[in-house]
Amino acid sequence: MVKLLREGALALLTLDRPEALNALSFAVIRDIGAAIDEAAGWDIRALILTGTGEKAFCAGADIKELVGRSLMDERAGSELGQRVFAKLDSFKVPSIAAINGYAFGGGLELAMACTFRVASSKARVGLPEIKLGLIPGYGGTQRLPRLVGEARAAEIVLTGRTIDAEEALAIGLVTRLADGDVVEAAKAFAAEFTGYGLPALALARAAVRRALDVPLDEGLRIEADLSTLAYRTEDAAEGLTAFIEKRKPQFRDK
Ligand code: CO8
Repeated sequence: MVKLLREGALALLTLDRPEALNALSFAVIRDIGAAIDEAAGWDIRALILTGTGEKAFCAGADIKELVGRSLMDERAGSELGQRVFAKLDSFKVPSIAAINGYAFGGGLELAMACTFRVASSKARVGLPEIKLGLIPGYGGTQRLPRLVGEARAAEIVLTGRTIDAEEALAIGLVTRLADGDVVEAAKAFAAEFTGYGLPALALARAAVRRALDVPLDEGLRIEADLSTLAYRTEDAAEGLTAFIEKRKPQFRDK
C-alpha cells in the first residue's frame, strides 16, 4: 500500500491504494511510518511523497474504517497519525509532498507535515472533516495556522471548503505549482537545495522550524546558537574560502 524507492540522493514514497484514492487506513499510516524509518537509514538528501494515479494524492482518513469505531479507538487512531506525521515533520532531510490531485483531510495533513508542498495545477485541497461531523485529527488544526495564519485556517477548517491550486499557492499552503509532472517538479525543486552541505541544511531548517513555536527573544537565542554551530563547520570554512577564491565550494557535510 506504500512504495518506497531510492533514486540517487532522493527517496520517493508513494501512497499506492488508487482504488480508494490512496485513503489512509491505519495500516497505510503504519506503512508510512515504517517507510520513513527505512529511509532514515539511507544516505539521501530529500524525501518526496506522492500518490499513485492521476486523481488523488490522498483522500484522507479511510472513512469506511472510521465508521463504527469507539471513541477510545479514535483517540488511538489520532495519536497514531500524529506520531507518524511528526516523524515525517522531523525527518533528517527536507521532505516534499508532490500533490498530484486531491489532498483532503488526513491527506492534506500528511502534506502539511512535509517541509514543502509542490502541487499540480489540478490539485484540490481542503480539510472537509466538518462535513462528516469531525474535525482534523492528524495535526491539521495546528499545522494549518502555522502556514496560513489563524483566521484563514479557521475559515478553511470551519467551512470544509475545497481550495484550488492557485489559491493554495497564493495563501502559502503550497510552496510551488508544477507546470508539468508534479513529481518531476518536486525533484527539480529538491535539486535547488540538495547540493548544499547537510549540516547547514539541517541547522537552517531547525531554526526556521522553531520560529512560530517560541517567543521572538527565545527564537533569536536559538538562531544565535544554531548559526554559531553552522559557522564552526568545515563546510562553512570551505564555503567562505571558496567565495574569496572565486570557485564553487566542495561541501563535505562536516
Ligand atoms: N476513505 C475511504 N474511501 C474513500 C475515501 C476516503 N477518505 N475517499 C474516496 N474513497 C473511495 C470511494 O469510496 C470510492 O470507492 P468505491 O468506488 O469503492 O465506492 C473511491 O474511493 C473513489 O471515490 P469517489 O467515487 O468518491 O471519487 P470522486 O471523484 O467522485 O470524488 C472525492 C473524489 C471528492 C475526493 C471524494 O471521494 C471524497 O469526498 N472523499 C472523501 C474526502 C474526505 O472527506 N476526506 C476526509 C476524511 S476524514 C479525515 O481525513 C481525518 C479524520 C480525522 C480522524 C481522526 C480520528 C482517527
